[in-house]
Amino acid sequence: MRLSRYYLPTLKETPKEAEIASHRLMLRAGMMRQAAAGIYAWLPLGLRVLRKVEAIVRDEQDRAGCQEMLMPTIQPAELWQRSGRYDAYGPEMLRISDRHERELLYGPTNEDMLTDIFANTVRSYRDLPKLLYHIQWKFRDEVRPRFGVMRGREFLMKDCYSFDLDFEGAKRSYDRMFVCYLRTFARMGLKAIPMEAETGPIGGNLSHEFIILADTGETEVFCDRGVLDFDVLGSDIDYGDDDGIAATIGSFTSLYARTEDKHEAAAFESEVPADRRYQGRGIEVGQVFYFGKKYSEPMGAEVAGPDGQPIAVEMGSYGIGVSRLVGAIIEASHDEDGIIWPDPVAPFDVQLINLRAGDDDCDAACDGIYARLREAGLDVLYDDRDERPGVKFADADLVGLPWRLVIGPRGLKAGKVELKRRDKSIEDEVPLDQAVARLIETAGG
Ligand code: 5CA
Repeated sequence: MRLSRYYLPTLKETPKEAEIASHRLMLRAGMMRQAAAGIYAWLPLGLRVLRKVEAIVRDEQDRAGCQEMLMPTIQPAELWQRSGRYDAYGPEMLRISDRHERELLYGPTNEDMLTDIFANTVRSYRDLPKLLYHIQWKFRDEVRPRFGVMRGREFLMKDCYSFDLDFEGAKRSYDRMFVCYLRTFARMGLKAIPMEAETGPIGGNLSHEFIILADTGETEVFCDRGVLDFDVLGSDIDYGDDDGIAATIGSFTSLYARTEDKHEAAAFESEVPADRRYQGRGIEVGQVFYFGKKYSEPMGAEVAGPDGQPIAVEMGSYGIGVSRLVGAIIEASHDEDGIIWPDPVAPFDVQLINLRAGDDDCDAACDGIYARLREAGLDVLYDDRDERPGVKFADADLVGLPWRLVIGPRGLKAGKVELKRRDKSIEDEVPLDQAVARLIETAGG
């Protein structure tokens, strides 16, 4: 993409309303704009990241045996009246009515709807287990929407629902999702720590939140520092091996790790040696729940068991904050100059900077490299604008692509270009061909 044509409205000034780095940087880097409190329009650069995050989430859900579907954003109130939580859900629910004065709502979550669909379609225990998910916009009329996409009112969520015949099956589904979450976040370059958590309005009696440690997080957490050293992607996961998965969960949950609602000072002190106690703040990027028959019983989601007797199914639900993750990744990876995208979620792979747009040699060299990199499958943001180098460097730092290739008249005469990593781990002057080969090899992957 040529920057001269790209819609990238960057800001030099820091917007006043933005209190934390991710909110500031998403506005300044032209990723999004606010439409109303807690409601955002995603601009092209932001949407690229959102889609990458979504693709990783989808890939790991599919790998774990979940099947994708798509439920609507608008739901009939009647479903929630039948499950019994229409009144209990409170003012966070956006309640609306249509022209026939039928009561509707903008879905904050989908347990009720999917339980109803399931009740009308699945008859036999032989059809179990099932894991179904969708990635859809939700609305929660939060009292205090803030921190940009971190606590929005409209936000993109991946929500998955499991249906099993008995508790053992439900626990297997829960464990499978637990492992799937560890892999999902690790693939985005994040260390997400599972912590015992309260179930809130979703209900049930077993739940974990997946937390990224960050001072700006809204959740207070207490844990054994040992949990920070778990290597998730290092352990090979075979979803066909229930015992192996249960063992992985066993090791991940063996150390104390709880959110403030579940925290008990006495247990913390007796279970965790003083030098290993960690108390801090974190961002909740996902939460898993087991809630048994809470929805299946009132909504009649039953299957015929082996002897023909009706059995209400055992359920769980599993959420990931897809749009929140974009903010969380930035919180975890930025410096004073801008964003530092982890490679797997970066909106483009390479920023190609032409230091003297309009100079025949520079233009020819840059155009040639741009074509070669794109042919190799790399996403390139090509700064071909007629701007001062200082402006180009500042924008490149702000937007934060993993690789930067700088081409100027002086270097070109010596046959050299500058190749840099945004995280500063590499800053080299190299021959042009070598730079291209290196990019194709490392970033093309
Ligand atoms: N039905 C269950 C699981 S599918 C559920 O709704 N869980 S939840 O309430 O924990 O939400 C799932 C995830 O959505 C959270 O872990 C969080 O990452 C994200 N989320 C929740 N509220 C917001 C919000 N206001 N803004 C952005 N993301 C949010």
